[in-house]
Amino acid sequence: MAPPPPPPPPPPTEFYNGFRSNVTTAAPSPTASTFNLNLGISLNVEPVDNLPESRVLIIMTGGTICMQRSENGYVPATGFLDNALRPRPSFNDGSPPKPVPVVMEDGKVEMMDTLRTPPSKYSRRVRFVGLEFNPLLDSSSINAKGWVKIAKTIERNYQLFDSFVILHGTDSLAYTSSALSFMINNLGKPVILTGSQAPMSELHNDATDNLLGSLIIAGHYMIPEVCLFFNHKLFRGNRATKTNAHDFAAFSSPNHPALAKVGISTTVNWGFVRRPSRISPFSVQTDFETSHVACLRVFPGILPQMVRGVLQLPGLRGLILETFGAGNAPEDAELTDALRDGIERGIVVVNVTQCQVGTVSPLYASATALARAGVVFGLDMTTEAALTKLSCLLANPTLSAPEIRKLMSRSMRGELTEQSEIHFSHPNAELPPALSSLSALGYAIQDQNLDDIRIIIKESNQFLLNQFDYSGNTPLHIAAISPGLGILREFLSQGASVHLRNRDGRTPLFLAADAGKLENVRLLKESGAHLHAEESEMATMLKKRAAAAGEEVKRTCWDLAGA
Ligand code: ASN
Repeated sequence: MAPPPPPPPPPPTEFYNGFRSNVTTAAPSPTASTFNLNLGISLNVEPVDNLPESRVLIIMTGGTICMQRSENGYVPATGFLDNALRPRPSFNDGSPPKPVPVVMEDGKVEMMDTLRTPPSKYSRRVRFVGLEFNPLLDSSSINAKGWVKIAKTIERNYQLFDSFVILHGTDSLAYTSSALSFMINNLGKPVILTGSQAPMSELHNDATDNLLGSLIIAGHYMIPEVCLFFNHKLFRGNRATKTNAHDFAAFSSPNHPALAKVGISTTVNWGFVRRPSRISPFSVQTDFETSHVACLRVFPGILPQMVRGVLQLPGLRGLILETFGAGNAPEDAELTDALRDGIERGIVVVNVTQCQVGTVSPLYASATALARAGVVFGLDMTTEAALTKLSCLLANPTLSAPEIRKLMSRSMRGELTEQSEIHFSHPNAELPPALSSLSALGYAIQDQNLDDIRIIIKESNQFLLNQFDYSGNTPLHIAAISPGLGILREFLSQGASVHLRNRDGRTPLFLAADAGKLENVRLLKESGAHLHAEESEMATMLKKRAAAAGEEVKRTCWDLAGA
């Protein structure tokens, strides 16, 4: 006799709980097989097709992952989805290519065919569509123009997809992931960049694992950060750096732990995942360029005239100085004077270390002398993060040089470890059952007891706000239909996701509009909430119904929600 099937694995925390496909199982489908067991019973065995789906937009910029051999060496090739992914069963379960809307560069909406993965270990499928940039580039040729193009593509399609995967060459991948992390404000969905060391067209490659791992994470976990996925590890995008030109393990994150590791199962380091902490909607900074910044690596015997020469480049407004060890440069008065002169003319000079691991600090007199000349400590930022952060801040016309200097030593997107930052982590897995904390939270929401709510959240060693209770709702779903704005505001400013959908596939915004909670709808919208593509039909119907019934408040709610 066959052994009993193993029990299903527990769902991961902060799992997308409720995206359901439109396919119903009410009536047997024509393809269902009928088994007559000769017991007088007929069993209809349905293909499992009512599993929830996540919708991911893949943005293809080029890089080795899509390259093919040519007489001049590897070159990017178009048609990656059709040629490389469609024939591979792990990216294509053979289901019909249900078209989904995608907003193109000219603002027009096109219905594009999708591919769908087979069910994951967590009984969810990932449906994805690919947009290819023209031309596809080796990432050594991608610059700020390319970063803006990627950011705008995400912006145009933000409301239509659950998450975004960007395929990119590895050479400048860490620059792009850093730049995007600073260009995108109040990100509420995963953006994952990946690439490969060997093209998918080669028999032995890392492209398949890197892309599949990225899709699985993007489709299953609410990690609302710009990340870089490579060789089974998910890194914060602005902490990663390319450290190996040959191995599949091409990237590391020397000063920050990986956010997740993918093996037989996926382990997310939830304690390090950043979430929005302001009630503001998603937005993108698109006036961004690197022409005002430079990067200079200090070396033994560097001439002060070289430093002066760089600082006198026309239009230069920022310089990343890669120093020795904990932030030291040769103790040479002329060199320090050259830096001081530049800084007095308004140039922002940032000190980062040439070492992979560690931070710059006033440990040695040499670093202190640089700081006295006005050089800013970039702490443990990578050069990629420092350069793109500085470019981003310099592009903001409202910021003065002293303000930018201050911000360069502060964490904006988790790119550096502020000296006072302390991380508490719970090394053992024996956590108190999250569900009991969630029910306690549910009762406290019902009682409108903000003090209790704060205590329950603080004392829990898990991030409760993105978890689902026994009824399939997150605390934000419950707060969205509760009276009073205090609790909703508290959850939003503590990073609760506005995009998670409950067991019925509903967002908190949908529930608030349906309940006629006008103020709640307004606050959720301010936090970047929008109706999911799969909710819009129902929302429009409910809006019409409210209008016909003369329910003015409800109709306004649906209007505001975007129905
Ligand atoms: N030169 C390639 C690129 O960055 C390297 C790679 O993707 N592995 O586009």
